[in-house]
Amino acid sequence: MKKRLLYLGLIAALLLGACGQPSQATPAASGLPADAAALAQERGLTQDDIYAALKTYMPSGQTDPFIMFSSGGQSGQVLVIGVPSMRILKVIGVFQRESWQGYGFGGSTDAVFKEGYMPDGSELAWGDTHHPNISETNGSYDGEFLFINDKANARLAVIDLRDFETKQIVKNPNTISDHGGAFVTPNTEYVVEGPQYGVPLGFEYAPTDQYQQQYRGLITFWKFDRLKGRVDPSQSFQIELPPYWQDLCDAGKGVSDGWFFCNSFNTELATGGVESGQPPFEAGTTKNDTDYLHIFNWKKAEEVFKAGKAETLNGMAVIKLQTAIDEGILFFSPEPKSPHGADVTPKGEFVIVGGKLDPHVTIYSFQKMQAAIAAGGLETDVYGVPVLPLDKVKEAQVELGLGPLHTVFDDKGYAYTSLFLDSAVARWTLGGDYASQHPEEPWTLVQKLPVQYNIGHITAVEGDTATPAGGFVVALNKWSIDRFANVGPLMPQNFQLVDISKGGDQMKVLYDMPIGMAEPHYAQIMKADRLKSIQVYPEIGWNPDTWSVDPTAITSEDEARVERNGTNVEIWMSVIRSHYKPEHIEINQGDHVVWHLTSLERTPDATHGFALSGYNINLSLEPGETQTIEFDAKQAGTFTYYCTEFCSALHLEMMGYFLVKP
Ligand code: CUK
Ligand code: CUA
Repeated sequence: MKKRLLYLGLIAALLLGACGQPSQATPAASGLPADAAALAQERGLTQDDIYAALKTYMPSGQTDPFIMFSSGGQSGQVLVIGVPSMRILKVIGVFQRESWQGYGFGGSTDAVFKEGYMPDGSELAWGDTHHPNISETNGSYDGEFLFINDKANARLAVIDLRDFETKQIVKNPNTISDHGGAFVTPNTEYVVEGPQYGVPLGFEYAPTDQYQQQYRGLITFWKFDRLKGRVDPSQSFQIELPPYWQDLCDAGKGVSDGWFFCNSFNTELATGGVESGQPPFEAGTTKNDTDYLHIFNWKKAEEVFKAGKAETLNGMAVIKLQTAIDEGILFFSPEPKSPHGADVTPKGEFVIVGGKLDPHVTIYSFQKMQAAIAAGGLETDVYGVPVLPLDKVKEAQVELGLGPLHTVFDDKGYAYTSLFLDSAVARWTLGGDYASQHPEEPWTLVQKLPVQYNIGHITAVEGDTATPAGGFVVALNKWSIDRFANVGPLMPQNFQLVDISKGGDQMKVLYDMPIGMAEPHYAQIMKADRLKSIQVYPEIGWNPDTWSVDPTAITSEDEARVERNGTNVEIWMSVIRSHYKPEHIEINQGDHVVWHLTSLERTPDATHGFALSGYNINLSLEPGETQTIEFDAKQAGTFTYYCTEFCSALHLEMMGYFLVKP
C-alpha cells in the first residue's frame, strides 16, 4: 500500500512537472486513477519510464507538434512520422512504385516514375534514398517541398508537400551514384546532388587502371523553380571534381551563404581489386592520414555558368575542373582519418566534420577559410586544386569518442554528434557566438548517451537549419539486435527518441521505434505548423501533376460516357460513394483505351481506389482528383474493376465489369 501511494505521488509529480504549470495540470493529476499506479508497479516501470511515457504519449485525437521526414533507405520511399509519438503518418512512394498511393500503376505518376529511367530508357524500379531535405527560406524550413536523392542510381526527386506526392524524378546523366544530396541552399535556389563513387563523366567505359586520368567526381547544382515546383535541368550546372569519393555535404548559410561543403574519402585513388592481389577498398581508401574537405563557392560557379564558361555533356552544363580552379570556385582543406559528415552550424560560421577512424570532430572556421584564400600562396593537390592548410582554418577539435559521424544543433548552443562505434550520442558545447548560451566551457564534451545500437545519422528538431528548435533528438540506429521481438535475421532499424529539453548531462532515451522497411539514413524534423498541406484537392477535376483542373475531367455524373472512334475507346467515368458510372464497359480485344476517372467527392478522406484486375492498374482517387489511364486491351475476357478503399458501408458494391470481346 505504501508503495502504491509512492507511485501515485510520483506520477502526480511527474505530471505536474511535464505540464510546467501545476495549476493547469489539475484534471489529469487530481483525477489520476489508482489503477495507473498499480499498473506501473505491476510492470516494474521506473521513474524514467513513466517520465518517458508522459513525454511521448499523444492522446487520441491530438496531433504531434513535429513532423519527421525520414528516408526509407533501400526501399526507395520517404516515411512521415509524428514526433514525439513516433507514429507513422504516411509512406510516400518515390523511387519505387507504391500501390497504396496509386503511384506508378497507371495514372499520371507513371510519367514521373519513367522520367527517372536510365538515359537509354532502361527501367529503374527501386532506389536507395539517403538524405531528405525540406525546402528552405532564409535558412529555415518553409514546409513547401521535400527533396531526396537516390544513391543507387544518382537521381533526385521532388515531393510537393501540398499533397505529399512525388512530382518529379531527374536522372543525373553524368554519374551513376550519388550521396551528398539532396541538400538545399538557404533559399532553395539549388538542390545539390553530391557525388559518391568516381566514374568517368557520363559513366562511359574506362578501365580502372585509367582511374587517375579518366575517372572523376562530380557535383550537381539542380536549379529549383519554386513557382513550377520542379527542378529545371536547363538552368542547372555541374562541377567536375577529382575522383576522390565526395561524401556528405551541407550548404553554407548566414555568413557562409553562397558556399558549399562536402567531406570526401579515397584521396588515395584506390581502385580495389582484392581478387587480383590489390589492397581491398577498405584498406586502400584508409591509407592516408587525411582526406579533403571540399569547399565550393557556388555563387561564383553560378556566375561562371551564366557567363557561358561551362561545357555541355549529355545535355548538362559542366564546369570543368580547370575552370573551377582558375575561377576560384573550388578549394580543399585536409580532414583527419576517414572523414564523414560536413555540418554547418546554425549561423554558418563553422563546418563540423566527423571522422570514422578519428575520435575527434574537427571544426573549421569559415572566416579563417576566407583569410587563407585571400592570403594566397597555397599548395595544390595532384589535380591542381588549392589546399588550405588545416592549421590555418581549424577553429577547434573536440574529442568525443569512437566513430563520430554526423552533427546537429539545438537552441541552447549545444551540438549533438552520432558516435557509430561507441553507439552513443555526444552532446558538446559550441564556442564562438554560441558560448554565451550555455554555462559550460566552449568546445567540450558534456554527455555521452548510450543508444541501441550503432547510430548513423542523428536529427534534431529543425536541427540543421538557421533556427534550431531543440526539445528532441532522434538517433537513427543501424542495429537493433535485442530491442524487439525476433522477426528473423533481417532485423528492423531502431529510431530512438531522445529528450534534450534539459541542459547539461540530462539527455534521456524516451522511446524505441522499429523501422521495418529498410535502412533510413537521414531524417529532418519540422514544426508541424509549417505545413500548408491541403485536405481535399481545390476543385473537382484536379490534376495533381499540373496542379490545375484537367480539361478531361467531368464535373457531374451526367457527363459520364463512353465514346468509340474506330478502335479507340475513350471513357469518362465518375467516382463517388459508392459507385462508378458507367458500371459496364464493353469493348473489343485490341482496342486502345483512354480512361478518365474523376472523383466528385468533396469530403476530407473520402478516397476511392480503382483497381482493374488483370491489367496491373491501381489508382488512388482522392477527393476532387482526376486521373487518366491509357492501355491496349490485349487480354480478352471478363474483368472486374473495384474500389480498394473502404469508403462506405456499400464499398464492396463499388465495382463494375470490363468486358473485352475476343
Ligand atoms: S550516410 Cu548513412 S549514416 Cu548516406 Cu548520410 Cu552517414
Ligand atoms: Cu469507393 Cu470503396
